[in-house]
Amino acid sequence: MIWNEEYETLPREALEALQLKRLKAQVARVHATVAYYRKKMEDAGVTPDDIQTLADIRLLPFTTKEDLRKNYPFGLFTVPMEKVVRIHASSGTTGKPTVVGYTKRDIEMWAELMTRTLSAAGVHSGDIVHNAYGYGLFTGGLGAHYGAENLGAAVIPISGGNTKRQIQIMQDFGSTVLLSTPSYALNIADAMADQGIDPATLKLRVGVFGAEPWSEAMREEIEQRLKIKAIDIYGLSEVMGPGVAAECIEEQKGLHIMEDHFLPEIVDPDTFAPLPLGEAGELVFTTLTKEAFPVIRYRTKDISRLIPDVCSCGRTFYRIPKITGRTDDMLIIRGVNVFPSQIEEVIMGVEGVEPHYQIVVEREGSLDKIEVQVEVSEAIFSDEVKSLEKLSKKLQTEIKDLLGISCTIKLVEPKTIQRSEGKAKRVIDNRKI
Ligand code: DLL
Repeated sequence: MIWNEEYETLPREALEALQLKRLKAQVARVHATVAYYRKKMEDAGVTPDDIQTLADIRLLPFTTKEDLRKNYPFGLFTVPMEKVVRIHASSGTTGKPTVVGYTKRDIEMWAELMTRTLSAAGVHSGDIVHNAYGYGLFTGGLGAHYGAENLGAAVIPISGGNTKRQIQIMQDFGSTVLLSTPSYALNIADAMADQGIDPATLKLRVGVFGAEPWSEAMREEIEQRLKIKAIDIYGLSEVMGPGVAAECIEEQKGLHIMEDHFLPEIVDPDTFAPLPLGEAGELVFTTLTKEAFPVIRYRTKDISRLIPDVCSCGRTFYRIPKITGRTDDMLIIRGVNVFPSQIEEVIMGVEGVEPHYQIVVEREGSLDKIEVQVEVSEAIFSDEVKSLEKLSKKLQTEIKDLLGISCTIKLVEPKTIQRSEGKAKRVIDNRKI
């Protein structure tokens, strides 16, 4: 069902007029309230008055994770803290996370967009929504929660983990909708198989999955094994959280971008020049209505393209195909964003290891496993086994503390990790997603 017929089916001309009006107001507000943005605009020789058409957005400078990091934690908020009612955060390229804030109206807008998203997936009031996205600083749990409540569905705020209990609750409460990362959905399917539970005996009808890349093959597997329809949703915390773009159950061919709130662009990942409509490149978003934390031309590093044809479901918003690649080296391990540079930072801070390492990612069953191979110094290597074990434990604990993910450590002899002749190959990703 189309939740907001008025906006989701706007003819392109009216949509663009609305976008332009909102863009002008947003740029003027950001310019007036944040010195950092004002300076960037001045350096680029552009003022809010220069924005007369949607294409003029190209005059504005980009925003990146680096800008967020430089202004950690609240430097890019455009409202005083009295107006902020929620704070979320996600991984940055170094130790510091990127922090985002929301006003009351932002939360309402987000709930509306997540409601549209769930509605597009065929979720309705009367549904029992099993929300296994993580609750916490991650935007997945609470973002989806507010949308499901706004839709009038009954939410089970189960969050991630404790799979056995998840299945028990699904059986006992009669969950009809599963919200989780696609890899966790497969994990649940594995656990059901282990316990001899036939998913057909459950009431699950549809799953709304996102927060990490997943292929059509993985969709098929989830659909077959859990006996549900699997719908893709996309989002990122810097822009809002889940609900930036959503697939419709009618077509399942691309995700509709909530274009009345986010203006998408596709740029060349090397030159950052705008690409013609339909060509693949880096996805860039400008928020049009956000109050506490608007972003201007935020470079997502996700590779995509815009599909301009009007979908048979009736929604007029441009679509993006499933996102399968990024322009940087960010890994998503069990739903957690991980930059190799964060692991490097830990390694650099531990005595006895060399700055030569490699990260190997595997998918065993449906679980992502990561192994960090690190060279140790000659002195440590010839030392007793006990000190090697201690070192390995230390690395493991520090990585877990920083990133919240468990990994195995393999300490290797000095000079065994292949030296690069150009860019070091830090990551070997053997997952077949
Ligand atoms: O993952 C928000 C979210 C929560 C989306 C729940 C969907 C469901 P971040 O932690 O900031 O936010 O990570 C954002 O995750 O730039 C993509 O690289 C990746 N990503 C998110 N959704 C998808 C998807 C949340 N459906 C980063 N397909 C993004 C592929 C996705 N990648």
